[in-house]
Amino acid sequence: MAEEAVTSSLFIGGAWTSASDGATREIINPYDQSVVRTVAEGGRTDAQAAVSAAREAFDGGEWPSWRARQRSELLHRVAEFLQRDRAEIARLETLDTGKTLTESGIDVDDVTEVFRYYANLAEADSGRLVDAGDPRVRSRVVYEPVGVCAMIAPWNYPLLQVSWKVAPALAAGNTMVIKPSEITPLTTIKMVELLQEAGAPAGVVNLVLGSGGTVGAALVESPQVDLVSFTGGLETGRTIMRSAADTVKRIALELGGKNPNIVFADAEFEAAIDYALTAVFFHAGQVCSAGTRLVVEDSLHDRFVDALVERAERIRLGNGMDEHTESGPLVSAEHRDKVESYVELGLREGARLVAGGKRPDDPELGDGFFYRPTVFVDCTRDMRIVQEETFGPILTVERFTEEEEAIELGNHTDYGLAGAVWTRDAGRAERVARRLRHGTVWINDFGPYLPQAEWGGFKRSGIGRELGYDGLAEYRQAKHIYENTAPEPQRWFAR
Ligand code: TXE
Repeated sequence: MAEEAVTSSLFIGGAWTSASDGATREIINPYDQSVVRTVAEGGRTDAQAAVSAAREAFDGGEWPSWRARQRSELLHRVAEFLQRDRAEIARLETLDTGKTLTESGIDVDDVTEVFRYYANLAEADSGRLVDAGDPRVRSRVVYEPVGVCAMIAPWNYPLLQVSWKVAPALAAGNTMVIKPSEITPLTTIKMVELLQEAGAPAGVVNLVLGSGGTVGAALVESPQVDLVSFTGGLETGRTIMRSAADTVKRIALELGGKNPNIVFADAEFEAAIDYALTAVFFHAGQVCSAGTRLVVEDSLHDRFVDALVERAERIRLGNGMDEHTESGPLVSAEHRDKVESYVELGLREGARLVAGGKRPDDPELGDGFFYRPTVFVDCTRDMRIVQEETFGPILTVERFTEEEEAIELGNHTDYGLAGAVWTRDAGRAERVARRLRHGTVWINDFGPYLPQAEWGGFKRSGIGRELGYDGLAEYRQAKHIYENTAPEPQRWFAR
């Protein structure tokens, strides 16, 4: 694709604008390092302008008086437009992230469902009556929006992650400033265009592109922002949590995981192999819930690993735009460096490499940030390669003999986002699922999520939930209205 300059790519107070200092950034295609677009690179001043616009739209204007029905209709319109422009959006996501066009299309469909789900929930449960035990009292709890929300999103699922925040926040009546990852802003720009077309009033949705250290930090620090919802790395999450303390903001954090995929010897072999492969190598492992930690019963280990390695080596890497490609590149040169350093670390720690561990030899892939699907065996629970999120196509394999040991290994991590158990023994599946300390547990499956079911982390995988009812609750606050319908003097002091 030829370079396309779209420097008016900040959206503030209902108008598209360039950065106040004129700065721009080139968006790079990770497949061949070509420049896909040049966009505006916002800074602190732009972030502040966007926050002021969101504040104004929350505190006055037409948005606060919109009925829930109108907000619901807005979200339904966005869902419709997402499907109308599905092909264009999928193409942008692939050019920006390197993922295959099929994956990008699935993302658009998933996002559409999330918009529909929250469109339907917008009118639900607006409050409740409370019995005060006194017939003269009318007591009720109503749910109100939190206020101005800062939505800070990562690069692995740019459109999807931002939608999990934007749809419930709008359903609840908030205003917002969105900051996508600086390296993958294209589908977020498109989504904001769709929100504008769908009729979101000026100032309700604002978009500032730019780096985390400037725009992101300015949003978190701003006393005018009431809530920060962040998806990204653990270290950034810590920084945001500390900084948000100064203004006692609400925070919601989704910080990734190190997700165990536990396979018992009685598992359905073909399905377990197939899913184990997808769990870790889908989107080159750049998935917060990737099954990067295979925990397999000793008696099955060798057969399972052999089959897995054989299939991992056949994964076709290539251009996400090519329908024969099974996996695209990593998102950036910097990220590939990180993945490579983890492979070196694994070798130093004594793990045994049985697949991958290098860049592909194919000269056609030479300009892309590719890395071969990699498998390490002889891994032990305390290795850093087993404990830290590599966010790349690296699988570590550990063995167990007893059910108790499998559970222990599955829980031996600071993270707690997701995990899976494979067995034909229903009782065992349930026991293990109940004891795994992760926000999502799959039984004989790996990866699916539903708009209706809460998603989020135990332990250091984060705070709060996205999707489901709780995903809406993050963006609402309860207010108790206590009405005395027959007030009389109490004479507390005049006795
Ligand atoms: O994420 P960052 P990075 C993990 C993964 C990856 C690591 C680092 O292990 O290797 O995180 O990735 C913005 N104040 N995940 O560096 O920096 C930033 O601009 C406010 C897990 O790309 O956390 C971007 O918009 N905002 C993951 C967003 O935070 C700041 C998805 C995420 O970037 C900021 C991606 C600051 N001080 C990476 N610094 C998941 N949970 O799915 C950065 N940002």
